Amino acid sequence: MRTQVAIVGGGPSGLLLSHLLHLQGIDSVVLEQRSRNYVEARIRAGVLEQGTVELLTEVGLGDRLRREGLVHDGTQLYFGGALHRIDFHALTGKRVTVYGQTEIQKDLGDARDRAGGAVIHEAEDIAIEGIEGDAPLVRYRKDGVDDALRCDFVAGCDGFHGVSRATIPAAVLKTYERAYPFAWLGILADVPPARDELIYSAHDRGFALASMRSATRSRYYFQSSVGENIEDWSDDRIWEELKIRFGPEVAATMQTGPSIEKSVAPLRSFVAEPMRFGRLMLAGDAAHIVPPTGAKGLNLAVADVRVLSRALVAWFKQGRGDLVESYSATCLSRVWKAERFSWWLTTLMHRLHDPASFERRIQLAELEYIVGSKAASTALAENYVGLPF
Ligand code: RFL
Ligand code: PHB
Repeated sequence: MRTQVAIVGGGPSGLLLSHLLHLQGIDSVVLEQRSRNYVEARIRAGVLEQGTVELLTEVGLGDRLRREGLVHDGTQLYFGGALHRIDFHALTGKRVTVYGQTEIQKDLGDARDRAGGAVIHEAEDIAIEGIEGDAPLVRYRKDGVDDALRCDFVAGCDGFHGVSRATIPAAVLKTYERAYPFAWLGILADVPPARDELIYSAHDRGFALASMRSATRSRYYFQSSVGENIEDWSDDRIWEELKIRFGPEVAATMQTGPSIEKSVAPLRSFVAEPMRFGRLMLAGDAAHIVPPTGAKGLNLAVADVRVLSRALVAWFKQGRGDLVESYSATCLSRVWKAERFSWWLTTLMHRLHDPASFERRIQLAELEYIVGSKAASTALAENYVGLPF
């Protein structure tokens, strides 16, 4: 089989890239190792930057997003026993939209179906060859039969645990990593959210986040230890802990109910450079990971894919290689700013030291400075709503 762009990974990065290329008449095949049901059921991101929403709308993926997405003008910070509002719209003129990654994944899958796009699920043992030449080959196995895809470019959209990043020679690839000494325990439940907006809590017992998926579905997280066993956390125990971390005022309006999903996720910052080697271009979590505190992961993936699709359009339609050449540097300049913000917000909001320590008092002083200073709250808001693409 032959295609112009072989896309490894059918998460949001891979499917969006395939959709954007299709709109420009460029042919691609997506190879995804999991089943469609599995990929569409994975519970992940929830907050979309304004630029992400605008891009999805421009490319015909905005209908359900506009109907069902919850537009938020601001967020709440809880610390020192009080709630403080950060008004994104007043500070930056921008808003964010709460719309689950599961829904984006379904919208993208439907769009690929409508266009007759080639998405091969349960493609096993993917191996990428020849990225230093001009006609790479991607080998894979489907239903026990070996097959291969010849192409002009390979897009590595296979997430942090994928195979494409490792195709870049070790002597070329440079990685930067920070692991955090805590995890997030998350719970999803069909109960109305405690408040209209997200609440980020920097409690003495540790961080907690009240998020949502709709007016009737809530998503909560709290800081837990890395080795935490989810079996040790009954729903009741989780709700008790959350109520403590959001304080009595929020606890009074928090509705609890049986979990639909609960899990523990580690937190990590990671960047791989360069994001292109020869004919292999990395995008999304394959190239970088952020801790979820700033809600940046999916948004960064969308920003990469936008830059990548433009580079490939210039290559195939105008015979220009300059945007392919500059792809890595263009993405990395935005990626590092999002890494900085996510790392900063993570260290600001989580319990890293004893509540009686000097460091904890510095955290609280910084939080007070943020909510009391227009300059400081604007810095938080403009990063949260998304830096320019
Ligand atoms: P994905 O979603 O990991 O998709 C990669 C796909 O590649 C497949 N794959 C392979 N396919 C073929 N061959 C192989 N060898 C393969 N290896 C892997 C995988 O099955 C998968 O389908 O990466 P992508 O597309 O780059 O998308 C990135 C986002 O999923 C990720 O950044 C976000 O979910 C991060 N994230 C958040 N981002 C936000 O912007 N806002 C948020 O509010 C937010 N909250 C979160 C998050 C991530 C979380 N977790 C669980 C990591 C909250 C959490 C808890
Ligand atoms: C989510 O709803 O899953 C979510 C929201 C905001 C974050 C992280 C996760 O910062």
